[in-house]
Amino acid sequence: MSKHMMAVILGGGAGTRLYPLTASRSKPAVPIAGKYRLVDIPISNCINSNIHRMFVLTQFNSASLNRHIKNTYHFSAFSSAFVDILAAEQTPDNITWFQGTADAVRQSLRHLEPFESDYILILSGDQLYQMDFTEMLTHHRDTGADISIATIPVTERDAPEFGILKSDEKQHITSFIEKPKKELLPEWVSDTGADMQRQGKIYLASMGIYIFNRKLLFDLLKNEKKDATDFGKEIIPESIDKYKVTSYQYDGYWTDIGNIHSFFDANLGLTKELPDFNLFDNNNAIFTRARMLPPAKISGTTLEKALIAEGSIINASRVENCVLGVRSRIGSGTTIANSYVMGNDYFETIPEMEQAKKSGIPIIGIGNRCYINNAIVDKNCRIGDDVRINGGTHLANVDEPLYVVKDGIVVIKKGAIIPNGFVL
Ligand code: ADQ
Ligand code: ADP
Repeated sequence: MSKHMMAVILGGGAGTRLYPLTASRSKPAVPIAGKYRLVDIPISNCINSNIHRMFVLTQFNSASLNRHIKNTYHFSAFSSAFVDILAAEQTPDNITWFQGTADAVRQSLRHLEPFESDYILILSGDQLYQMDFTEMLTHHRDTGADISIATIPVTERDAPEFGILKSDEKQHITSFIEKPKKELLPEWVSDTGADMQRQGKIYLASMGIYIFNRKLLFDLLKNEKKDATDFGKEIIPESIDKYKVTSYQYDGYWTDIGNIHSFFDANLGLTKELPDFNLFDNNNAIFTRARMLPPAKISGTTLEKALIAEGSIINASRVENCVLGVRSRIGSGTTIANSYVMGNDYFETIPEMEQAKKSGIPIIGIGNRCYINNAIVDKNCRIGDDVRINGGTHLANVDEPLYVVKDGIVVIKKGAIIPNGFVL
C-alpha cells in the first residue's frame, strides 16, 4: 500500500469560513478536540491505512503548522515516509495563489512527480472521520476504476452543500452535480439501502475524497483540463462520461468541520457518552505532538461530560458539555457549559502572574466566578473575574476586536484580554 499510493491533503483555501480561528494560523493548524490539530485527522487516517507519503497543501504557510508537522511526524530513517507542507507559492510561470482544489493539486504536481506511485489519494483537510483507505483502494482496483469517489448518504437538508451523484448497480457513477439547488433534488434520489432510507438519507454525496490513477490525474491537470480550477465543479462532473468513475459508499461517521458551527458541534460531540467519533480506539489512533505535560489537576469541580486535556488546572464549580484543551486554567466559582476552550501554549509562572495582576491584566486562562456558555475560547486568552459570556441565537453575528459571534456561537479571539466584569 505504502508504495502504491501517496496522499495529497487539501489544507484549505482562503479560510474565511473558520475565521477568526484562521486569523493567525492556516486552517490545518486549527486546534481540535483539546490536543490535536485539524491536519492530524487526515494524516492519522493515512498512517492507519499504511499510507506514509503525504503532502499538505495550504494557502499560507503558518509558523504553527510548520512547527506542528516538524515536531510531530517523525518516521524511521530507513523508511520513505514523509509529511511535506506545500504552501501556495509564486513561481516564474505562476504568480497567483491556488485558485481552487484542482489548481492547488496542479501546482503541486512538480513536487509529486519524482515519487513513484500508481494512485494518488486526494483528501480534504476539514473533515472528522476514521476511514480505512486500503478498503477504498481495493474497491478502486476491483471495479477497474480510473477515479473513485468516497460517498455517503445524506438527507435533503444537507444535499445542497455537497456534490450529489447517481451510480448504477456496479457503483459506476452515471451522473454528478455539484451542490444542486433544492428544486433539482427530486431527480437525484438514489437507492441508499433500507437503513439509510429510514433516516431520510436518500441522496448519495461525494465526501470530497478521491483516488485517481496517477497517470490520469497528471494528464487531466496538465493537458486535458489544464484550465480547470476545481475538482467538484469541473474535473469530476466532466470526467464521468469519459472515464470510469466509481462510487465507494462509506457508512461510518463522517462530518465536515469547515465552518464555525460544524466545528463547534464536532468538538462538543466528543463529550457524548458514546461519541460518533472514537478517540479511544486502539486500532485507529489519532496522532499528534507528544507534549510531555503533567496530568490535569482538578479541584472542587462538578464535571459532567467533559474532555479535559493534560496540563490543565481546573478549580471551576461546574464544567458541563465542554472540551478543555491543553494547559487550560479555570478559576474558582466559574461555570462553563457547552464550550470548547482551546487552552494555552504555555504556563504562566507565579512571578508572571503577580506581574500581570499588578499591571491590571488578568492572568492567562479563565478567572473566578465567570459564566461561559456556547463559546469557543481560542488559545492564550486572559479572561478576568466575574465575566459573563452567554452565547446563543439571541446574539447577532458580529466581528469585534476581542470576539466574533457566528450563528450564536461566541468565539473569543486568540490572545484576547477580557477585563473583569465583562458581560455579553
Ligand atoms: P467543498 O468542501 O465545498 O466541496 P472546496 O471548498 O473546494 O469544496 O474544499 C475542498 C477541500 O479543499 C477543503 O478541505 C478546503 O479547505 C480545501 N481547499 C479549497 N480550496 C483550496 C485551495 N485553494 N488550496 C488548498 N486547499 C483548498 C467538496 C466537493 C464536493 C463534496 C464536498 C464534501 O467539491 O463535491 O461533496 O467537498 O465535503
Ligand atoms: P497556535 O497554532 O495555536 O496559534 P502556535 O503553535 O503558533 O499556536 O504557538 C504555540 C507555541 O508557542 C508553543 O510551542 C509555545 O511553546 C510557544 N509560546 C507561545 N507563547 C509563548 C510564551 N509567552 N512563552 C513561552 N512559549 C510560548
